[in-house]
Amino acid sequence: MADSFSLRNVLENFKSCLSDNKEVYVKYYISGWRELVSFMNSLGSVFSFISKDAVSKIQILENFLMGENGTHYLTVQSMVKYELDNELVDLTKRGSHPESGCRTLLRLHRALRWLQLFLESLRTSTEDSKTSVMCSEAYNASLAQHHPWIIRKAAGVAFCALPGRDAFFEVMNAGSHQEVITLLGEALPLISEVYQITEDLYAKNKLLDLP
Ligand code: 1Q0
Repeated sequence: MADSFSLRNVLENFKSCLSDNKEVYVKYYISGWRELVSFMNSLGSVFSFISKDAVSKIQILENFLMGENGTHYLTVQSMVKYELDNELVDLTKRGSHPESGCRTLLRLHRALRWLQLFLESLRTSTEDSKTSVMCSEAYNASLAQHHPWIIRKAAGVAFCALPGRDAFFEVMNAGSHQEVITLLGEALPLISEVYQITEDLYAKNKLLDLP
């Protein structure tokens, strides 16, 4: 698994995410996350509590996509419309739809913001930058505000186990440091666009605080 990871695959998935009319395909969105999870698994077992949660969310979305109403889950836009029109979303507190596609994707969406910030700081980092610091700064500016203390604490511990910058660039498996940096420069606008489209859609439908 670890050997097959490449930053390029992540990039390809996020590139494939956007349809011609700028809808976000659920299929490629979750494939992008699967790639990232396989990357995270190669970093060691301290991260398994994070990857378990990510995998379970990916699985929930995949089940919808493969299920009898799968055609409604083709894009994030069609999913939001379908689930809202059919009252399949718990809007204020968890009730009869605790695992809606909308609330599940929102968790990954918030994590995508973390990824965007982290990769951007990796891209612009210098040799003496610390991955653990970049990672926790990105986390504090994004996901942390949605997590209770105990998770923030556990995440902080995990970040300390991150490999250093050099090892990190190696694991991305995309050539020399310079090539990785170039590729990050290509990947980031795509990730940002997917993030922004989802963010606007969720904001418009008042879904940004789903329980
Ligand atoms: C490599 C370091 C990875 C650091 C990931 C930072 C995220 C930390 C998140 C820690 C929390 C995870 C435990 C569970 C949290 C849930 O409570 C929470 C809310 O869900 P719910 O159902 O309780 O309402 N879940 C989440 O917030 C979702 C978190 C998903 C995190 C997915 C992270 C996937 C990471 C991929 C590694 C990317 C490596 C970066 C380098 C990429 C190079 C191309």
